Amino acid sequence: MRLNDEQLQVFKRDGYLFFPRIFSQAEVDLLMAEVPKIFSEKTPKNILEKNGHSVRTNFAAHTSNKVFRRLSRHPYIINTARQVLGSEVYIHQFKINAKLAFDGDMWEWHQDSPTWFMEDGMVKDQAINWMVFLDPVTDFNGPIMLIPGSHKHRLTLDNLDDRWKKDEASPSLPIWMKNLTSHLNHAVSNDRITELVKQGGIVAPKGPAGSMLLFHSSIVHGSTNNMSPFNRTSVIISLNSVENALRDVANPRPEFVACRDFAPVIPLPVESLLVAEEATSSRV
Ligand code: 6CS
Ligand code: FE
Repeated sequence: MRLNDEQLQVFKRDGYLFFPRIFSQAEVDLLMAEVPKIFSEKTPKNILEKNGHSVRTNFAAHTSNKVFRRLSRHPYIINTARQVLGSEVYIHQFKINAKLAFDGDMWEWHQDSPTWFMEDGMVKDQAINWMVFLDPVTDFNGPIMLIPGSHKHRLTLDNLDDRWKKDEASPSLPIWMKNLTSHLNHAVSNDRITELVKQGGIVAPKGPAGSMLLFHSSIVHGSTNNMSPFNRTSVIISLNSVENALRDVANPRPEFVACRDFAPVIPLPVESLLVAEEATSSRV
């Protein structure tokens, strides 16, 4: 998988690209087979929904789980990120978003980049996300919604919902967790969303498990809660340019939320998901 010039242009214009049915069902099954044990671990890497028991997001599975590690180094992910960012890349953040049937809560409208600038010390807007659907995404299970073209707006703090200033949304949580719940520190205000949607509309890419969505770290996105009986598990791998390494910040978030190992990722061969790394490493 290589992005052609037209796709690169469309990404520049719209801030996202959608590719239905890229990974095979066998590859999806292999990844999904790992998810129950990852979600059952008692670890701060599992952020829970408000109900206190369903997993909302798991962080950094690629550092502890061999199959997700192989996904994180898949050439479709790494080589395309290199193309878009024009440099070597490293993984800034790796998450499995559960969006469970009935229990999966909303994500308010937000851009990822303000969080990474303000909380993690990222400097430039040189990061992207690859989302891999591990369940089918339909009209019913809370598809991610994006506002095309909104990545061109560097929303200032004035345009952001001001709850982050008051620290009122979720006072009992540790500060690093506050942008991981359904009440974000850096949500975008309704007025700003109205303006952006007037210009760009809203898209909600839907497709079978194995589909891939590339989106810019500044595109405004969000999703409703999942009141359907269908899970909507997905992986979101955030890749940053090695030339855009994080600066030191006063209270850095945990390494599993914002990675500070800026070594370039070397991609594995294309069959790497189905074939264990040890068997392919001689061919890298
Ligand atoms: O806090 C973070 O880094 C994550 N939270 C949000 C709402 N967006 C970016 C990122 O995935
Ligand atoms: Fe996000």
